[in-house]
Order: sequence, then structure tokens, then C-alpha cells
Amino acid sequence: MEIAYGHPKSLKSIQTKYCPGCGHGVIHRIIAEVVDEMGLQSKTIITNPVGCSIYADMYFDFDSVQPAHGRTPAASTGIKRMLPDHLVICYQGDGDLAAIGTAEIIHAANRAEKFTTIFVNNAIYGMTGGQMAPTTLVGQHATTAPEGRDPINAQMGYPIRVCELLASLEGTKYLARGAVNNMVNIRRTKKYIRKAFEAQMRGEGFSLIEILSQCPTNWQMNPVESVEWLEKNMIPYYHLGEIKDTLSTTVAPAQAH
Ligand SMILES: Cc1ncc(C[n+]2csc(CCOP(=O)(O)OP(=O)(O)O)c2C)c(N)n1
Repeated sequence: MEIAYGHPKSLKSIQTKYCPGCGHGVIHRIIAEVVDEMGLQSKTIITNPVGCSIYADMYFDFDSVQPAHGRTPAASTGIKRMLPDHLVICYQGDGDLAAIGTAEIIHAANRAEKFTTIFVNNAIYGMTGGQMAPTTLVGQHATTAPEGRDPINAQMGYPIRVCELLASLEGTKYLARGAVNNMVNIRRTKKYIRKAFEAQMRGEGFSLIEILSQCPTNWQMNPVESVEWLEKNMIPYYHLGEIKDTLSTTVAPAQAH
């Protein structure tokens, strides 16, 4: 009961600016719960991005740095290298990570930097009012794709599957994709986050958890419709699960009989 209804210490008790139905608030909460469960509040630093979660530093009750748009992996690199015993969280939207910051994340992952990226994929630019993101689905409407994303006639490109793209890099240790559309997926996503944070604290890197998240305002739906839309359209394209797991196992090998 206390876990379900209590408030994580790592999250301040103030109302967020997020729209009704937005996934950022739930994602903040599960991150804060994991930080509390691991007893890391005083050792956690988040680099929070330009995007809707620009105010995340007002909500998390641990240290933060706000880099320029897309540059969170570079900032996280510097922080983690200087403070290797700290938990460094690189929080990014899909515009931040997969558009303006593409080079940053690819090279940080390829260098096997030992921080964890939380990649919030809501298939659109939220903060600036619904422009097409690299993750926008084919046919999905955006202010910059009023007829829907069209990779063939309008050469708008195809939606990028970031986990699968990064999986080919030797430097990536753990890549998983979750969602915040229902309790089962929220709990599963929290497990992925915990696994990545534990690996980071053992000194293993690079880890990234992609989280499919609702953006009812810019998808022009109500919160319930946005959850249904995510289930029907995003999950079939962005498959959920652990995409790559090359972490050193802590489980003893099975006995031979
Ligand atoms: C250098 C720079 N270029 C462009 C912008 C404008 N800008 C602010 S937020 C944003 C997109 C954010 O989208 P995303 O990363 O998907 O996060 P969301 O808001 O959806 O959570 C853009 C293009 C900026 N602030 N700085």
C-alpha cells in the first residue's frame, strides 16, 4: 500500500506542468521509485533535455544539469567520467535523441559510456506543438506532415527504431523497450530501468531504455484514445521487450546433472 500510494522521496511533491494523459509524469515516477529502492537519491544526477521534460529538474529531488537540445549524452559522458560512482541518467525525447542529437547518442553508445539513457518515444515533437519526429509513424499526422508521414512520395523517411539501430554497436550492453500504456507495461518498464541502473552501478555500460509514451495533446486525442492509439499503432511497429542484453550475468550457471 505504501509503495502504491506513497510518494517517492526522489520526486518532489508538486504538480507538474504535463498535459493530462502525458507519459512523462509516470516515467518520472518509476525512475524515482527505482532510485529510492536502490538508496541512490544523494548519488543520482539527471541530465534533463530540451523538450516537454525541460522542467524535470523541478520535479526530481536529486541533482540535475540541463544541456542544450540533443546534447544530454555529451553532458552525461562528462559527468559519469568525473563521478563514476554516481548514477547518471540521460533523459531524452525522440526529437532530442533521434533528430538534433543523433550523432551524440550514437557516439556515446559506441564509446560504451557507462550511463543510462531513458528515451521517451512519443512519436512527435511535443513541446513545440506537434512537428514530425524521426519516430513519427508512416501515415501519422503532424503539423509538418499534414497529410501524414509519407516516406515514398514525399520522401519523409521511415520511423527510426532506435534500439535496433543501436543494437549493432559493440559498445551497447543493454537495450530494452517498454511502454506506459497500462500497469503491466509500466511495471515491466520499471524492471528494465532497475536492471539498467544496477548494471550501471556495477560499472557496466552503455544502457538505454526506450519508453513508448502518450502525447494526447499533439496527437489531438483525449487520454483514453491516446492509450488505444499507442497500443494499436506504436506497439506493432516498436516491439516491446529486451532488444539486447549482454550484461554480465549475476545468476550462477545451472549445475550439470
Ligand atoms: C538548438 C535548438 N533547436 C530547436 C529547439 C526547439 N525545440 C524545443 S523542444 C523541441 C522538440 C522536442 O521534442 P522531443 O525531444 O520529442 O520531446 P517532447 O517535447 O516530445 O517530450 C524543439 C525542436 C531548441 N530549443 N533548441
